[in-house]
Amino acid sequence: KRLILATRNANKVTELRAILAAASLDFELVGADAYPEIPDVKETGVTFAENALLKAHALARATGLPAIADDSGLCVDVLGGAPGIFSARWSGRHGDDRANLELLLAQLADIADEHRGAHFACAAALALPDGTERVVEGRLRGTLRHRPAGAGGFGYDPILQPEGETRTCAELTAEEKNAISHRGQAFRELVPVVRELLA
Ligand code: ITT
Ligand code: NA
Repeated sequence: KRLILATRNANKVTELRAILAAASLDFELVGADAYPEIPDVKETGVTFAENALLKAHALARATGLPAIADDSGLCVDVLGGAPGIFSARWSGRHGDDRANLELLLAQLADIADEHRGAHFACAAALALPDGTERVVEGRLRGTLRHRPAGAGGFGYDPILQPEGETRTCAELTAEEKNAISHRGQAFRELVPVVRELLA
């Protein structure tokens, strides 16, 4: 039994493999890189859920296999939820984590600690070749540091300090991050749905 991971983000693939392995899902997880001929879908949705569904449906349709996708990002309170769905290309360079983080820190330079609330959001979608779809969401709430700290994780992890933590997400172990993260929550909730629909 095979399940396509409809993402080209290597950091997501690493986290998803660990999260889904812990759930002992009885599927072989095949990365989208196994299908280089399938073009990337345009993320034209206006929500994480819409974009996650677009990505899952595109791979499911093209491969004839069930597909799961992640759309995620950082939502900053004082920016009205931005970067949000634009998190991967906030600086204008898609996937340039360092440039995206530097730009965001510059935009927040004058914002005091008590106004630096933010959350990571993740929509986890499952699509079947027949068009069946499900989507669930997870969130991780925290505050944004003034300077990056830590070498783990990816994206905005070095600046988000989860509620109740003294460390940033990039200072947590992979296991610690997955246990509380938006992605961990969303995909653990998706697992029983996968089991039910693909039994
Ligand atoms: P795919 O569409 O192929 O999955 P992508 O990197 O373009 O890959 P998204 O559009 O969902 O994916 O963008 C996700 C961005 O949100 C990512 O580049 C990070 O900047 C940020 N992000 C998401 N999850 C994160 C996490 O766990 N820690 C830190 N930053 C995260
Ligand atoms: Na996106």
